[in-house]
Amino acid sequence: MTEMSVLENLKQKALGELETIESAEALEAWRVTYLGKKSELVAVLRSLGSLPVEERKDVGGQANAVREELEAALEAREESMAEKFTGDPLGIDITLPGRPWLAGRLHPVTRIINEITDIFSSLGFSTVEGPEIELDRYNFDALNIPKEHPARDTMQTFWMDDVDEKGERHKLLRTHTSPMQVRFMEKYKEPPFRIIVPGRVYRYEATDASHLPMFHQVEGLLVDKDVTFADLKGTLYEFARRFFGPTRKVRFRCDFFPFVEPGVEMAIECGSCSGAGCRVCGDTGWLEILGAGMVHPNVLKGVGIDPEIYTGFAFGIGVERLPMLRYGVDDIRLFYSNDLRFLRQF
Ligand code: FA5
Repeated sequence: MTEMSVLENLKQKALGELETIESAEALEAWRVTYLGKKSELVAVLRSLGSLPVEERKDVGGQANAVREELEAALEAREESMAEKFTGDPLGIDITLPGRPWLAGRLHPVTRIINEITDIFSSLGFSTVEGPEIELDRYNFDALNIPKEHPARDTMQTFWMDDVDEKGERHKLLRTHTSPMQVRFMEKYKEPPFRIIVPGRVYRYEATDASHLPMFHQVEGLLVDKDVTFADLKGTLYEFARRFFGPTRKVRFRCDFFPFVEPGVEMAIECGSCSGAGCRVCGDTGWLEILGAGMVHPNVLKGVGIDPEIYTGFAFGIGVERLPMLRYGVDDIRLFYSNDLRFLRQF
């Protein structure tokens, strides 16, 4: 048999078989047999090289024509089968259930930060951000924490390797968001200021159920004429009321931070034990969520603001502690363990 009649027979056989096919599996088997890599048609195309030149052109042309015809017939059969099963010429079965939409979601800590910024923005605070790699000048010195000050020890620091000509290191991962108080006042000079600063902070400390080496803070700063401690308390009470609801107990106690005077810490009744004492609150029934106070005159003077004319308050909220209190989460590390079963609850 000549190559031409082999091709013709092949075509007739393939088209005849195609007419009888009723299932997707049989259609695929047909495609493999007649158009697949090991099909007779491909064998003919591969053998073209061994044919005399004048025959090669005719056989090649005929083989390609057969291939195109079979491919078109396959497509037509696929369409007619789809139409038969669904009654729709496009093959779409509109009665099938939809595919679930796999939407991502925000991390609980991001959602809490958004919530905090919303509350403060409704109280007139603007949101600004600052660098995570800071200079010791902003993180410590300008905040009234000179070198050798014992307060530096309470914030164990991750230092960057860069050194100056004296071999001293100045770059660090900020240990709190307070350096942005100084950066902001230095830049904008003229009060009134009313800002909050959310962001990551880092401390070289041991991890436990309520401590992490990387966590988030939201700094707050308000500077104006006639700002008093009552304004600070009123603002933070309002924040706690909106965030935790009106019945949760709030406690203020004196605390020391070199950049405020007087300084306080605010604690909220523990959400895990409702004040009875547990491992989250270290058996005290309270969880400290923020440090705050009236901006120290030295900090204002350092940025060229006259403390005789202007006063202000500042606070630094520990963000991760808030969802712990609200939802009764008993281990802060859960927020960063990437366990979707935990994260999907929020
Ligand atoms: C400060 O960082 C001060 N900058 C806060 C401040 C700002 C005081 C403005 C006065 C004026 P402190 O080290 O206490 O303070 O941290 C503030 C809050 O961060 C704490 O109340 C706590 O909620 C949270 N926090 C502190 N250390 C950790 C840690 N290792 N892991 C998780 N949260 C922490």
